[in-house]
Amino acid sequence: MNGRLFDDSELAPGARVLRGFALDYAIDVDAVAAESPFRHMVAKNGFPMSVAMTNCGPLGWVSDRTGYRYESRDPLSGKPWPAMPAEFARLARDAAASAGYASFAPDACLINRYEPGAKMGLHQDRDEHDFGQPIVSVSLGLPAAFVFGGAKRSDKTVRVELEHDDVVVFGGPSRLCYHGVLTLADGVHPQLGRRRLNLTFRRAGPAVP
Ligand code: MD6
Ligand code: FE
Repeated sequence: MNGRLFDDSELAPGARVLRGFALDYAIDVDAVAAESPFRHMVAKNGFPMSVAMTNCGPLGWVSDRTGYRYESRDPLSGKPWPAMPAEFARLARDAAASAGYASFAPDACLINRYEPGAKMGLHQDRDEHDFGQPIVSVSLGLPAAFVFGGAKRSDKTVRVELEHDDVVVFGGPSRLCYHGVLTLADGVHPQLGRRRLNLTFRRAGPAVP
């Protein structure tokens, strides 16, 4: 035991860090990556991102020179994204419920892979249909510094270390807050090696009737 388990903390109104919440869930990203491999997507500025990405579930987040959007097919293969494993969806739903968001049913899971030196600049997640739905973010592997700000890019940020099995849920008043990840420091994680994985679960499309 690491003494941090279920030491919940509120980052901002509507945003919670659930320490160690993913511990009891079997999250196997390799099975997804075997079907839709990690790739460095090109950002709107034309440069490849330092974070490699893949997706599972009915919708996947994609980026290219024309912008950011959700697609039902992997542009590399033309085939649908791999199915979202039931255990992934269960973790996302349970974490959302524990943070006060009942019946979260994600239709997209973006998987980010950071190697030492990779980072993610301050951004808002605003490509989803309904900002009334939260985002559930699961961190695995090497620790990273997550920065969380306000509704404006220039708002002051708070910094929180996210470690293996930590889950962040953010929605409600913080759904459109700027956030990012500082440059990943080198290290070796006992289970995952020299990398950090982050899974973000979203309700990207309209709710099914
Ligand atoms: C990351 N996370 O932790 C990047 N977005 O690697 C995100 O960009 C993110 O953690 C929306 C909601 C939660 C997140
Ligand atoms: Fe984000």
